[in-house]
Amino acid sequence: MTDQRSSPDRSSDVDVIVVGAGFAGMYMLHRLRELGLATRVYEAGGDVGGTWYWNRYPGARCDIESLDYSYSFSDELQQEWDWSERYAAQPEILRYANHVAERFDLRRDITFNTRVTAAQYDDAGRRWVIETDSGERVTARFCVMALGCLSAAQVPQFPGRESFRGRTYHTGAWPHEPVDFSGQRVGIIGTGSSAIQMIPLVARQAAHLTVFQRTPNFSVPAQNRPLDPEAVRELKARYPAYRQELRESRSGYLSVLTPNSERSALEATPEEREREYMARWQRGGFGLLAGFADLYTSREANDTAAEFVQDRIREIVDDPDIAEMLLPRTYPIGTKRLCVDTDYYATYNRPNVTLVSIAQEQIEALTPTGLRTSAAEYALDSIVFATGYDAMTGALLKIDIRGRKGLRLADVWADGPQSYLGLSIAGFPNLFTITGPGSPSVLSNMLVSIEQHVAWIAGCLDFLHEREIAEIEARAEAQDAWCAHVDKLADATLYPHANSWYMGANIPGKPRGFMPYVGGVGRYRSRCAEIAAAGYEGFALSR
Ligand code: N01
Repeated sequence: MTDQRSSPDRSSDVDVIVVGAGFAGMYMLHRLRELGLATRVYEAGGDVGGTWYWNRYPGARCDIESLDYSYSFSDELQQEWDWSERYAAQPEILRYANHVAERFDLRRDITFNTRVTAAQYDDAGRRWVIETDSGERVTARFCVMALGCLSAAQVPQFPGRESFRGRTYHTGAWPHEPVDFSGQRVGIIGTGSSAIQMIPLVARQAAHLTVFQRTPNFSVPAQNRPLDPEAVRELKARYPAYRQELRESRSGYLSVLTPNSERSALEATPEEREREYMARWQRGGFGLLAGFADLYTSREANDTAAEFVQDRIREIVDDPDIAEMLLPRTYPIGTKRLCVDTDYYATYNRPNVTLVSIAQEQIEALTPTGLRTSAAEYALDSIVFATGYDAMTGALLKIDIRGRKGLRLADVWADGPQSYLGLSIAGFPNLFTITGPGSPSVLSNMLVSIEQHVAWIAGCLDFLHEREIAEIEARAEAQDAWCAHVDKLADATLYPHANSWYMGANIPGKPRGFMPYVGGVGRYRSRCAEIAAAGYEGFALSR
């Protein structure tokens, strides 16, 4: 395609601003270029990769299989790239992001080390005015937020934080230089996916590791291994058809060997259930919760899977008291993001690892020499905050986004996020959010959801251009209906029963509500396609 659609008024004016150069922003840039639209991408990090640029903590690794967690838009790309392991580690995924950036010459349109601080819609000029922390001011007809769902780090404000004389880290802002914990007393706060991945590795290196656990988590073994070249060849031979299956599936990944079951867990005998769960446990990964059809909808069915994992924890952990502390009991399995690990529970058998329940003894303060709970003082040289993210909305709300007539997104979302399809927000014309709240996003293989959103947005901008439409904006009634639909589907599941980040429950003061769309990527994709085919039903279009 040519540049003829690009009509910037001044050098600082472009057709589209994209915020974020993770997998979403990178592919968006590629598609916008194909449309001939002048595009500028702003990225807070020093290079591409998004979450994989920031999360360099030991053990960081994908929990979706590598062959699924990669772009499908270019057959050449998917054929030429070789993954080494079933679940790729962060350095390999970052190498892949770099490869994509080079292959498609993306970096020349990306401004790195620059954070977008404000985005305001100019009603009269029908342009977004974007400001950055380096003082740039740029205008664009369209703005695409490709910020990632888990990019706004959450660091609890424990008293005395500044007084601690050792080093502190957050898993999502890990230093680029190697961190050596040898000989150190290390404390890790949190037991979510990030902590569960790093705990076994830190335990092997540190003199002593103390894990501060507020809520025990369910974790299943990854059973990670090098990929078998023959299996890869076989899959690559049918990659396009396989990718299509992923797009039409429920979660965007197929857990290759573990077909989803249509059967209720309660119809199976205890022996059948045990066999099914054990086979899936041994295969590793999320497949465990695809064993029966009703694990996310019936508490009784769910309990059978929860009990299976609790039994494995009791089996793996030598000390029965520590095993008891590790047993998740307060929420259905899967309703907080299931963790996928390598040697997590077995790490508690090491003599240099201590587990502290901060549900029982609350953290009172950080001190110059460590951390004090209501029951004891812990001397520490380094403290890792594996305390998660202000998920799905946090990164958007960090930017001062203002739509029509100065309408603030922070005000519109004061009681929780409102969005049409997770793609567009009433009152904010020509603004798109990739994998925003109300879309499958974090419940799916993010690469599948990102590609679908990017393609939908590109198709939409092409449509607008062809018909000389200047503005597109979600209608409030369509948005309300979509939000009600998202809530209704979530309420039919067990998800709202957990204090999860899906619910906003991990952030003090955040409105409680289930944010992602639980209906599945295939169903969601069809609905988005129908809406586009109907001339962008639910959107107001103006010339
Ligand atoms: O964060 P989390 P994460 N005092 O929110 C605890 C993806 N991911 O970075 O459960 C004490 O899950 C908190 O306790 P509680 C994946 O989607 C994927 O680990 O709220 N503790 C919890 O234990 C994942 O779900 C991979 O009671 C506090 C922990 O900190 C998401 O990212 C790898 C606290 C936070 O767990 C987030 O994972 C890593 C406080 N004030 C991440 N505040 C893959 O495998 C929080 N906690 C691909």
